[in-house]
Amino acid sequence: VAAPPGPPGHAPGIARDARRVLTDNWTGTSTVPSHGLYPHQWSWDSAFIAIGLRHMSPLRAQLELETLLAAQWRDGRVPHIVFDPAVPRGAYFPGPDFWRSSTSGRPAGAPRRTETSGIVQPPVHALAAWLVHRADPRASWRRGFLARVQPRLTAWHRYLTASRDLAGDGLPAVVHPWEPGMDNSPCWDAPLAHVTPADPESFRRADLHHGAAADRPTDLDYGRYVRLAVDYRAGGYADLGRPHAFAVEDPGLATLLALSEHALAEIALALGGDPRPHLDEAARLTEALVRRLWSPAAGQFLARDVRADALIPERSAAGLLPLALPDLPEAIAAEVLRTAEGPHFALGSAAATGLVPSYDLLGPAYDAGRYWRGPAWFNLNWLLERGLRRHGWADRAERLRAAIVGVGAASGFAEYVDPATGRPRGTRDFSWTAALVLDLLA
Ligand code: 9WN
Repeated sequence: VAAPPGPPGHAPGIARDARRVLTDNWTGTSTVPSHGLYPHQWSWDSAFIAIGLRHMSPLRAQLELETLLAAQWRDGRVPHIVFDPAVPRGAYFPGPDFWRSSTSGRPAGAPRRTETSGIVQPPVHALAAWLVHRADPRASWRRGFLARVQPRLTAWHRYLTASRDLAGDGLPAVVHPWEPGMDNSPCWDAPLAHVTPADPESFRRADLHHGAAADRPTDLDYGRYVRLAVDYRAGGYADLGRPHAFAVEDPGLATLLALSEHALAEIALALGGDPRPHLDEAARLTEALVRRLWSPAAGQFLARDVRADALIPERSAAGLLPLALPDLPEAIAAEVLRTAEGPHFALGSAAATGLVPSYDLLGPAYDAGRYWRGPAWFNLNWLLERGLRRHGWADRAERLRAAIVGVGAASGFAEYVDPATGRPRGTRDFSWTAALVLDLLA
């Protein structure tokens, strides 16, 4: 076990504080990302949260994932939000009245009694399920946890690889900037430019009651988010055979799908099944990722605009995440590392926090405080830490681990931080920050 960072005696206090955040944000069947800003259950948040919760309560970690998967649609999609009916309408926008899943989503098999959004987020869930199982196999076998979640996780992946392969060339596409989980990344600026924003009078944002406007997406961004979601809803949330004003292949989402496919292989093996189809699928996804999104000139992966059939020349930290893949060719992994440690991302820099920013430090749109346009996020850095370890760069992984724990705790488990100074931005007591810090202390 690696030594905890910081002065001796510091880490137990950090772990205690992280546990307190997860306890406060637990609703009884799942965990909110934060009570004020995000008062429902979010998809990829729940996966990261379960990864931390497994060290506190393997049972709660199992329930977290089961609650989310219980809201899965018949077509296999796992919605990005599962709404809590006890939360007042208007507390979050867009809420259940906007998505109208139980009516508009019926053709795609949305649940009748649970209200959800109609879009998705990155599939971190099989990875989380496998890590939760491993934390306490006896507690998992006792409840038949793996057997319970396996069919749902398999259907979820099938939805992404079949219904979302919009280009027909082997990678899933996202149809809304909320889907890759990095809402206002500068990568989406160009593909969004031709989307006509919805009338600002037609909706009311709730996020600005809880977050500083300078830390959040702009009103123009929101107008476009609303337009895309309204159009998707009007089409019954159908994917294939209809035009999408926004269709993008994201290296972050594709990486997480491939990683989760590896986890499904482990799950199949544990259940006495055949891991090979999942390993083959993971290899196929990794190959497609390299073929469609690797940019030798940039030394990193880039997103692809499916409508323009072109790579988007903006550097997001999502383009470093393939480092987490076990079967990424070593020459590419070495290039990605070079880019991560270079001036665009400053991974491990002693002059800054050592965390990677969400977007290129030298990019024209860089903004140290605004959401996914620069700030450092803890989930991305947690994934990179795994990648460094996976490829044998243990010292670097250890330094990143210490930075995540140290900066995460000092920021009050902020949603995101200024990557140079560590100054907290966004909401505090954010669940996945606490969960992933806890995981790295375990
Ligand atoms: C929209 C909950 C979610 C995260 C996303 C993050 C943010 C929502 C919002 O919060 O998005 O889904 O209202 O801005 O971008 O990654 O899952 O924490």
